[in-house]
Amino acid sequence: MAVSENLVIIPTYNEKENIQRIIRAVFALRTDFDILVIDDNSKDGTASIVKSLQTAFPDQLHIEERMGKLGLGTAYIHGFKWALKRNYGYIFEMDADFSHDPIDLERLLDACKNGGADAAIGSRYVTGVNVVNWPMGRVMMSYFASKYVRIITGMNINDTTAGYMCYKRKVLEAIDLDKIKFIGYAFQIEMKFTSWKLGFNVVEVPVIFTDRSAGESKMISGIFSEAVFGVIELKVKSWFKKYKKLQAPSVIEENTVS
Ligand SMILES: Nc1nc2c(ncn2[C@@H]2O[C@H](COP(=O)(O)OP(=O)(O)OP(=O)(O)O)[C@@H](O)[C@H]2O)c(=O)[nH]1
Ligand SMILES: [Mg+2]
Repeated sequence: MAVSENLVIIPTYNEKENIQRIIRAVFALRTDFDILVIDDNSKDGTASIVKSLQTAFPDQLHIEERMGKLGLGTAYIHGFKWALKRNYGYIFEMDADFSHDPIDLERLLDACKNGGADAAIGSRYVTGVNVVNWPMGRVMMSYFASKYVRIITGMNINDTTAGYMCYKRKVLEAIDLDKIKFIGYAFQIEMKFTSWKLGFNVVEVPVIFTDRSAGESKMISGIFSEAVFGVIELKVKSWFKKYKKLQAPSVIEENTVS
């Protein structure tokens, strides 16, 4: 059973320092959100922490456990499919490490629900650079990476690699999720690019992004080259591809939430 029509997907890999606090922070918001944690067999007991919290938040806190670290992109695809089988109208991506302030979930929701957006990006670069505690090198890298993606793809989006998102159900229904191939930062670019190519209104909501204060980074360097070359690949392929919205499957029978 779902409590809310809003689902926050939180991918985790070794987030024992953060997971309980982030879950409680989401459930403390004025707006109701359900949570789906996608845990990739964390060795530090992240999944057990989630499961022990489930009794406190029945029907509102869900977990999917995968066999191993399969990457952020496939974790989200798994979560999107899970959400679409159920009755969720607004589906969010959020990190576990408090880089994304849960309070902004309400602003992303508002942009989609009342502001005419089909997808809303929690964006670091709408009003300058809103990143706290990152070393200057990383800020520059991320900022210029976003500019680079913008130039190559032609998308009018400042923060193309952002991982804080709200998608309306119809956007995820229209995308052929099995064709999304990237897994790291390029996954975020590919999702935004595909949504934009399909004609959806993708807007940016300014947020402040804070570097993780607890737990370890999981991003590996291969993720960067995937993004650098992946963007060119996305663009070149788009010249030969017809972007067509998938028909939403009939959800009448699927609406029975388990
Ligand atoms: N399920 C799953 N989650 C992952 C995987 N890799 C990263 N995550 C989670 O995805 C979110 C973002 O990863 P981070 O390690 O914070 O990546 P980042 O924000 O670029 O880097 P730092 O904040 O500097 O560590 C966190 O909640 C991670 O636990 C993965 O392979 N599988
Ligand atoms: Mg992080």
